[in-house]
Amino acid sequence: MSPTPEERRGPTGSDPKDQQLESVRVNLENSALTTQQGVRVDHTDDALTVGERGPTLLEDFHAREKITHFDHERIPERVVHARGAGAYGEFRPYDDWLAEYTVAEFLRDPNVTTPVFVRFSTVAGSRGSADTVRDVRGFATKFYTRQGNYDLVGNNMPVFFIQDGIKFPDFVHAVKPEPHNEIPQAQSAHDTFWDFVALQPETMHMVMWLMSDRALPRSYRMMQGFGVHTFRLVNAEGRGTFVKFHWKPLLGVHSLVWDECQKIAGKDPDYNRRDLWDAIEAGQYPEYELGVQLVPEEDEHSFDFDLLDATKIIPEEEVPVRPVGKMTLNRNPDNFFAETEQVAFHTANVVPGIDFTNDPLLQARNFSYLDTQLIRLGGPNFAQLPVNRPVAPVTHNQRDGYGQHHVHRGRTSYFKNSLGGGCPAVADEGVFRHYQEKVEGHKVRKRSESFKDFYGQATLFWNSMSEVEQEHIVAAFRFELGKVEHKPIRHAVVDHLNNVDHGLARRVAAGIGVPPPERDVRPNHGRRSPALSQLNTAMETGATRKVAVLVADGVDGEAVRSLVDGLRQQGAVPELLAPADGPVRAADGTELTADRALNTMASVLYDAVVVPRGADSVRTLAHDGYAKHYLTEAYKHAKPVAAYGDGVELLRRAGLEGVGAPGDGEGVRVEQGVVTAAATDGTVPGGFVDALATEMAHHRAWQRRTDEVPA
Ligand code: HDE
Repeated sequence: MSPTPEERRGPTGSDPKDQQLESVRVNLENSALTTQQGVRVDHTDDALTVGERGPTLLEDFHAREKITHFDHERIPERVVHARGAGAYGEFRPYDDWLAEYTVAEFLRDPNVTTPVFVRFSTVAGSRGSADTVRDVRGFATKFYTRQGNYDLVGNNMPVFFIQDGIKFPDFVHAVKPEPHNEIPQAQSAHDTFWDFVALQPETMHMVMWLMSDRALPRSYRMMQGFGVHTFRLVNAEGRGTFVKFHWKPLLGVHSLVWDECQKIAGKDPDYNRRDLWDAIEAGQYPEYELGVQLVPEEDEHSFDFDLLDATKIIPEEEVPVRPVGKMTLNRNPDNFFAETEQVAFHTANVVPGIDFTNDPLLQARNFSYLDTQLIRLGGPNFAQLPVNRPVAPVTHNQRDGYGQHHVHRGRTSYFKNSLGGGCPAVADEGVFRHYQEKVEGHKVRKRSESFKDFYGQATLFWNSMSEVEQEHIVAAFRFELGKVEHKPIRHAVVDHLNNVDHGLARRVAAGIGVPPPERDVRPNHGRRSPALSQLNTAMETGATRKVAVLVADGVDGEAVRSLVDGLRQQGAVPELLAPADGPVRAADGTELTADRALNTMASVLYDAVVVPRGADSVRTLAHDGYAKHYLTEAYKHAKPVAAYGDGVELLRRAGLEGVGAPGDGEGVRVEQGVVTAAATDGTVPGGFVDALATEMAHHRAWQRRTDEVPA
């Protein structure tokens, strides 16, 4: 028996944050129903009335309390990043090399394990919107360090749409549903967004990322994270070093395809949330490596862009990402509202050893996050909410306010005092000391000239994509701009794209009824950064991939069992799908249990589809439209499709032309992500499972031409 999530987690309180949370957890086992005042209640289904059919009485304090509390259950959703999913975990540095650059203990001491809470999110949609929309993903991490909370509030893309935070309300108003009719939900494919883009060309680099596969993550577990801004590390001597933070998922970076995203949005709007939750419950803990790019202060001006400009990356080939440590997410929250909804991130939550730069976007964020929590969480005491509470001691003279949970004792709440023994006292050691940057200048409202190359890195991104990634980008622009009703906006965006790459502009124009630009106004600089292509990220594992195994009565029981065992050994997650839920009678008379009925799921919810052998089973499935659709749709989305023995017949019956079983002595055949094996006996050959796992590790067979396959 595999361990339950509780058993796997070990005794509660194994890390200091978990221990702290234990004191506020409420278990309802063996409990009696009470009011908020602790008075026991024997009846909660009918209000107190005068006679059975008479009016309800005001004195029914239980009914009033119950309804009043319900009326106040909602808090304002986040103005951006409203929809999210969270998880607890831990972070630990590999060694102490970063000690030369920072005093932040959690980054430089390999003996210190720091509890974390991470919240992933989409940006534009409201709380109830679908996960698989084209959007940026938030990747916010709260480190509960022994020196206080540090929040790294990043995204899954390394740049941003705008350079100065004062533009943020404009940008968000443009991308959110349009104000007159609140349409469309969680989409950038509408006029106001593209109007903003057309008039604000600093967006172009980020727009390239948004139109790329990065905007469609297969899983939060397979997504990079970036701090975006240039921050500053500060060491024991007070020396500063510029730093960019990176999270790299150990499963590689993988994306869905757009047609799949749109379908998942209906089939399972919680697709990314569920994936995160299920993986953690199954003990398949998501892992990410934290890396840093370091730039000595004296090199501040040695790039062809400004380090303070958040629309620019530092190419990894110029400044390598050096690994610092690993984060593992290993515990789901107990309560979505209490933890994931109430978590309050703030870019200004820094600890000694980490400081800011003058990036104008970051400076605005340092104001906005505290401000937004005040309205969202209803007052100044939100840091006392369990998920936000530091594990470091919190002792200050801030008092009162809504929702004050602490009972401060004594007479003094001011500094300096003698009546309270001078406490809390300012310390000398372990304190946050602001980096003493020298700044001088006139007060101006002006964008720096060094921020004004809007296209160079958009071109770099485009050049760095593989052919298939470029195709996806072109298709995304055509889809999005094709939804723009006001035609001059389409023209204007194509004009900007012509500054990124002439060929790109022409390809996009051809799909949206805009005359392709004739002149190449800004010849492509030809530079590339291979690290930007997802296809170059680690992909050695098919672990955690979900596999649909199509079965019906008469399937070869031994073949199914050995297939399932083989896939599990590879770390994959096979599920048996049958025309109906319940038992499936195998050809050998044994019984298998279907995990789900075919019609309750869909191929888009799996990473691969497999058909085991079994003449009767194949015959039944060949008359089942759902079963055949699993195969054609998975094929369309370039997913691994596999069949064993006469299972191959079902592929043909589904119309996958040209798919054949291996010839004599060929064993296993792999062709464009289609894995087939001849039937020798019941047991599935090891090579078949290995080949399928390899195809899953490659994620998709991008070389497969699927244009003509119906969607
Ligand atoms: Fe945010 N952002 N942001 N943002 N952001 C918020 O804070 C804001 C920006 C990011 O899971 C809000 O608590 C301004 C960049 C994440 O709870 C708000 C500007 C990046 C999350 C806010 C930016 C982000 C937020 C809304 C421009 C990537 C979700 C609710 C100056 C580096 C955190 C909240 C979570 C949330 C403001 C730009 C990431 C309103 C003003 C750049 C991951 O404070």
